[in-house]
Amino acid sequence: GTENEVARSVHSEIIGIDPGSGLMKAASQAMKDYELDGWKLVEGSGTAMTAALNKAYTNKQPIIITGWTPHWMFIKYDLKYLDDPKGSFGGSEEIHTIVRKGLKTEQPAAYQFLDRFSWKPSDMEEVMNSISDGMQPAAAADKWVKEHPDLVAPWIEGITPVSGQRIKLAFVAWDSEIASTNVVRSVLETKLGYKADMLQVEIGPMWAGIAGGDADAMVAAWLPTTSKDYYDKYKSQVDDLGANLSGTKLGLVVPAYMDVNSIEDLK
Ligand code: PBE
Repeated sequence: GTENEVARSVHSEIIGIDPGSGLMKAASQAMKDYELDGWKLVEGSGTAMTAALNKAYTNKQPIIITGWTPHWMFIKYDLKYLDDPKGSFGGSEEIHTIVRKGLKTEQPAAYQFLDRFSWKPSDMEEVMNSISDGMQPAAAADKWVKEHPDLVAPWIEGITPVSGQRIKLAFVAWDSEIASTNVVRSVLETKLGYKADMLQVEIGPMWAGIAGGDADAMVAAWLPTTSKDYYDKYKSQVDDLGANLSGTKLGLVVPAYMDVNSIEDLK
């Protein structure tokens, strides 16, 4: 048959992110579910993906990316999710806080705060926006913490600060997790007396690090679907402190100026 017009316009490429991410697994599944034979899912990173998006958008060129919410890209650019009638990307999810076994008794102050840490997608987007506008992640997080004492107060109320104890936060360099991990770091350092180290790793080592006790905590477990493989593998070796945010979304994303609305239209 004749090649799909949208496929031709983007050279049959979907611009993905890091290969271990749940989003890439979901995108591969979508390509099977919608029989997108001849399409290629391009591996890279969150940073390479947003760079490609920025370049295409600036030139009003077509592009299809793997995207997620919360993300600053939906504020900076006029974008749309392609409809996913087969549900390949799953539904709305929660992001969970996961800590190493033993943290509760060894670092009770940090543990109590991490157990209480919870915010809204709009809060996370505020931090992500400052960073995408050029602020350093640490400065953007410190600013958010300073500007929202009402939201921060219940996270730390009644917790006695420590004096310079070290704590290690693991994270993957996804823009959403750069924002959340920096906010947690900021609260631990500016409110609770910790010296927090941020350990940037790939998704597999992030989970293995918490399970093995090499890292103390992470706030990047998208459940029940996106991080399922890692959760199933490690859940008995970690402490799941529950949701720190709810109302996420994953999918294929295009600029609003593109004349395509559903993943079904890519076949
Ligand atoms: N993400 C952002 C991650 C989780 C956080 C959607 C890119 C993923 O595993 O796909």
